Amino acid sequence: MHSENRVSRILNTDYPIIQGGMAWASDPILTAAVSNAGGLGMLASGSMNAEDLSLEIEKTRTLTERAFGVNVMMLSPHLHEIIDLLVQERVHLVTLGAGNSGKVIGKLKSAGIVVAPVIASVAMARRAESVGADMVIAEGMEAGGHIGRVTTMALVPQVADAIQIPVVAAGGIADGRGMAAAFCLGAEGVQMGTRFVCSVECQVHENYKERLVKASELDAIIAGVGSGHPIRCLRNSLTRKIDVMEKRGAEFEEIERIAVGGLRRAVKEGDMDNGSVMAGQICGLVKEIVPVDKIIRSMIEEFTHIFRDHSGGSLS
Ligand code: TUI
Repeated sequence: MHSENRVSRILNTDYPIIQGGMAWASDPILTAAVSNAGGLGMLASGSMNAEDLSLEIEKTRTLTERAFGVNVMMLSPHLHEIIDLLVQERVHLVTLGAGNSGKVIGKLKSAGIVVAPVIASVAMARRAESVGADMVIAEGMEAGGHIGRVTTMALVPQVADAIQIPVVAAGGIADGRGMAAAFCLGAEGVQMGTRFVCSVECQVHENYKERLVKASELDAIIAGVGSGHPIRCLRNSLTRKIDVMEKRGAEFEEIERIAVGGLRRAVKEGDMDNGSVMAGQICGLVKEIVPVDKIIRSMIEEFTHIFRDHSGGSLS
């Protein structure tokens, strides 16, 4: 695998599969399970402070000897202390989302950390490459949470043509078919969030997992479009409330407050009505809660089978 797949080589994993770092939903148990199963597990700093993140990193290290990463949201109120902590801890991979990551990449790179900005357009991908990113995660608007405007299907090949560093596809991928499709478009790896939320090891409230398993592709709507920070989540009372706020012209900060507070309510308290149940459009494909190693094994099996039948593509 390491000889030909650049993403597996850079990440030091068996497979080029990254677990999306999801605020509140990614934790040491899920992260370690993904890394132990041959993928790359990710903690998410979300709006955490450095002290709390440091405890999560420490705990993850007791659960796996393999590489793992941390997602950093550029909107974090603790951005600079988090970056300093990551430099000190030298985690293997840092993914950077929800904003312009240019100003923190240099610091992470000089500590020898692999840096992968999450990008939603060709221009952002070019910028990431020019400031020294090791790879980009091209996230289509099928993804859950904060999203851009372009679909994975359209974004990945355009990004792959525009840059030389590897492209990891995200948004709308939950099985080996999705992974194979992403590779056909020029990706060399995939990142998945929704699929890993519905794993045995993910520590979100059981209501969250059950709601996701029952959801259809039409339930994962976009809330807060007018705020400039659209969020994909399952339709409920909260999304209707956000619609009303938008119609009266509420500011982004006001909507963000109820969306971010709502994510904690959904994940921790299991409030499926007033919580923000972030999920990607692929939720309709996710029909059962299974262990992480089964998710990864069946995905690789399906991917390999597809490429054997189509006589092309290699993971190793
Ligand atoms: O960040 C995500 N997904 C997220 S963050 C999040 S927490 C949150 N909750 C409420 C409000 C805001 C955040 C939940 N889900 N994905 C990565 C991603 N990044 N998607 C899109 C982008 C992005 C968007 C704009 C990256 C860069 C950007 O602007 C770059 C620039 O140059 O300004």
